[in-house]
Amino acid sequence: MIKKNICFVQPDVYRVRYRFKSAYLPYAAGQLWAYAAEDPVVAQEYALKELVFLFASIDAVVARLDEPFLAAFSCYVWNTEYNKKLAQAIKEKHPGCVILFGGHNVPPDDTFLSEFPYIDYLIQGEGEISFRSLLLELRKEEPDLSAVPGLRYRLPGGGFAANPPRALMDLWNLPSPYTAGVFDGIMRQYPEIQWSISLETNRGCPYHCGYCSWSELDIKPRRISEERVLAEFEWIGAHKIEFVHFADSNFGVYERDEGFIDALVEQKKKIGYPYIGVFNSAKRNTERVYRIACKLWESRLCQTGATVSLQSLSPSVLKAIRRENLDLAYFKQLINLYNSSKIPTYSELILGLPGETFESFCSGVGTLLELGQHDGLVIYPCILLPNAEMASPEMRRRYGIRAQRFVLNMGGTEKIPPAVEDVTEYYYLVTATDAMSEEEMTRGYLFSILLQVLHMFALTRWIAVYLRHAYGLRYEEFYLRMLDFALKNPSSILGKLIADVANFREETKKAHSDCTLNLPYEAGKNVQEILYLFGGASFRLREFYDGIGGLVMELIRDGALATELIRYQCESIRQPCMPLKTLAFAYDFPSYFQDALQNQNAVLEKKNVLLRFEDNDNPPDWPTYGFEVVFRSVRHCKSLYNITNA
Ligand code: B12
Ligand code: SF4
Repeated sequence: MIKKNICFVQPDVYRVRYRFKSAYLPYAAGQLWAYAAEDPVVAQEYALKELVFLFASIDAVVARLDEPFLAAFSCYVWNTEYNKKLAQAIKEKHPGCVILFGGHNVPPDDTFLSEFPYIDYLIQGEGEISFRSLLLELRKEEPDLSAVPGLRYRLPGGGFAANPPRALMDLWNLPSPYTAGVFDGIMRQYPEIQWSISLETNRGCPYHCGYCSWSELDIKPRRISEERVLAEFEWIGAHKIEFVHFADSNFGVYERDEGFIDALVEQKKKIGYPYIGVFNSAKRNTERVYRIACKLWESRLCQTGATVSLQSLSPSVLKAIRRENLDLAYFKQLINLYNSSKIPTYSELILGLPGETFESFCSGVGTLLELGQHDGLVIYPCILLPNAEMASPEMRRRYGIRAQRFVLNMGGTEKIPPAVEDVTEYYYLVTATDAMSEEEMTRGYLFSILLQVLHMFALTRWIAVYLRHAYGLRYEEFYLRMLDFALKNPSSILGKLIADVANFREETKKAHSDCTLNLPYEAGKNVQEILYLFGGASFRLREFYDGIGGLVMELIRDGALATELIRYQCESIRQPCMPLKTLAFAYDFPSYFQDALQNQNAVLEKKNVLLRFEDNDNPPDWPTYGFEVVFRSVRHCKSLYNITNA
């Protein structure tokens, strides 16, 4: 029997990772096919002929398709424009080919059907049951589309139909695309690729954060059998998979999760794979989550440390986005606990949430630092995701949410082959709300970039901590002054870098912006703003401190101390070809900062100290520095020398 050919498209970029270049296996596509193909009729009548997992020339993909019966597209924020172009080209060349769109980035209405005539069907939300059911209908002479749960399609007389959504499926016995061999073909075809994979042990999220499109699709968490998860671990070992991204929203929430980590740690010890894992840990920070974080850190399975999530510190914002945070006293205890176990932590905040004012945002950031989070803070601009509650007309009206389209930065990644097509991917960022004007949002964005770099990457961390403890200057006030200084002094290094970042933001609002931020080494092309600012400053360290020296001298009344503090701050930042240096200072800075960071009453003692600045992993050149120090500092600061008494 001649089978009907299916082409599944879920493209992504090549990513630069710790020690390799990698690409994700198209998990959603593989999962949908593995489930569909469990049905004997589907297996008998259809063949998965083509799996597009990297951005590739549209002409080349169309040319290699062999009588496609159906082309299915998995849409995420990073590939939807490409998918549209490819779908249109397939329809032109093969008008009979059925075009199906699904995935997170398909809006929850008819828009894609009304705007893009080449799309035949939409399946929104969890796809397995609907996809299988559609294949079973389409094989019939007269398919009954109304029998396919959750399908949207065109009606013969015009207009659109939307079938009622299906019930959430039981996932316990969901077949694994990995162990079912769905990816064997492409893995054989591309032996040079180091693979990254997504892996689920459960699906869904009990929370309902307004900005997230994840929980909107399926709320009730459902577990997948231990048998499947453990078999996938074995598969990872056997196929030497370097990087595993756990797609669970709350890893550690189930008792069995700790057992999974034990098994994975054991496997890594024995065969070295996976090399790295990424986890979204459970929001309730229980002892289990702490134990899991310790195991991940000690085994070096997860090098980013533990997440202690917040998103906003304003109670009214949290209410608007239906998010419940940890109690702040408990947050502080947790940070201290992780610090005492020498496990780095990082927290995330979002700029642009409903009800957040410029003042509440900045003071939230300051409070986080007061509570002891000095090492890892990632501030995201708020993305308006098509299926998130925040994108609903009702919520947009209620909070006056305004958004603009920005070019999506594929930071630190490559399209293969480079720039094959003129396709730009976009996302919508919140640019104003009733609580924060557009001007304030831009200022908040610059403030967050500057703070992440100067404090978290430690370029001015010691200066800020000193000013906080000796003069009571709150962290956010110091960094707001730094921002004003940078904006008023565009010829200083900081001023120039901030101006470039501000210009970049404006440029990426344009329909086809080819504006990139470049660092002067290969790996750093098209970097994120924080890496650009940190790289730019740390590559010209002395000039950077000369530039901000005047402001610091204005704030610290004792000129000699200020000079010494700036020198200490500058010497603390790792530099290439400098594995060891011994320097004398007139103040005991290390003891002072150790106390100050633990929020103890710190007193800066004036005494001569001889200090050893040591870097056991010292980069031999700037390109290595760019990768090992600049890139790898994103979630966990790697910029400081280890400083001890000589
Ligand atoms: C792993 C992951 C990544 C990986 C990339 C993964 C990859 N290339 O495959 C990395 C870390 C690179 C990443 C990055 C980002 N991500 Co991400 N990521 C995820 C994560 C955790 C898992 C994805 C996954 O495999 N899920 C498991 C599969 C089975 O589920 P699924 O994707 O939902 O697919 C089901 C349905 O959607 C549907 N379906 C999917 N495709 C299709 C196709 C058809 C035809 C049909 C019928 C059905 C269908 O059926 C599937 C099975 O039920 C999700 C959250 C999540 N748990 O889904 C976020 C998620 C996909 N990411 C998201 C975002 C926003 C980002 C970033 C923009 C974040 C940021 N602020 O930088 C960046 C983008 C960076 C860039 N420039 O490229 C959003 C996407 C929203 C959107 N509209 O696309 C998600 C949903 C998280 C969220 N908070 O809302 N991410
Ligand atoms: S942000 Fe995290 S906790 Fe909130 S709904 Fe999304 S997945 Fe769940």
